[in-house]
Amino acid sequence: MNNSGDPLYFEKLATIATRLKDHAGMIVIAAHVDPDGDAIGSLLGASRALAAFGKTVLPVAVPPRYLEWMTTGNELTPKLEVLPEGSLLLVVDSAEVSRVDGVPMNQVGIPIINIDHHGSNPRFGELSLVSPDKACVDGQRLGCCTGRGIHGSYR
Ligand SMILES: [Mn+2]
Repeated sequence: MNNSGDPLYFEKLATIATRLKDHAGMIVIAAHVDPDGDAIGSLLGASRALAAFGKTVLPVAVPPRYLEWMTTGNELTPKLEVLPEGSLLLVVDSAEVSRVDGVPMNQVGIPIINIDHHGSNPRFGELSLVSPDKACVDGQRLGCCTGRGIHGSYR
């Protein structure tokens, strides 16, 4: 368990933002099982921000009834058995690989980016950013960094 903030937070955020910005294929976004407010909020924040900056996104989640107001229409996909070829998987708010909901976590050739705020997170994925000092995962900030192509200068 490491509950301290990451001293390289902004550097890692910029690296992840660049990785997402440069990814030509679909970005699938998933969160943890039994999603709560920070899971759905992080997922939607990342998804909407990335979409606003021209990325093709596929957010996967089934919100509980009390959070249905956060989403609209068919914005969310309930489950994916197979990730689209060429896609990248962005996981938010999931402290363990086994806690990720609705997507395969072992599909060959799919890079995984892991953004979370649980200190126990084993920092899985090609890139990970774990910020136990934050109350939620900062999807909106990530999207802003991605869209603006900013390298560490955005706070
Ligand atoms: Mn959560």
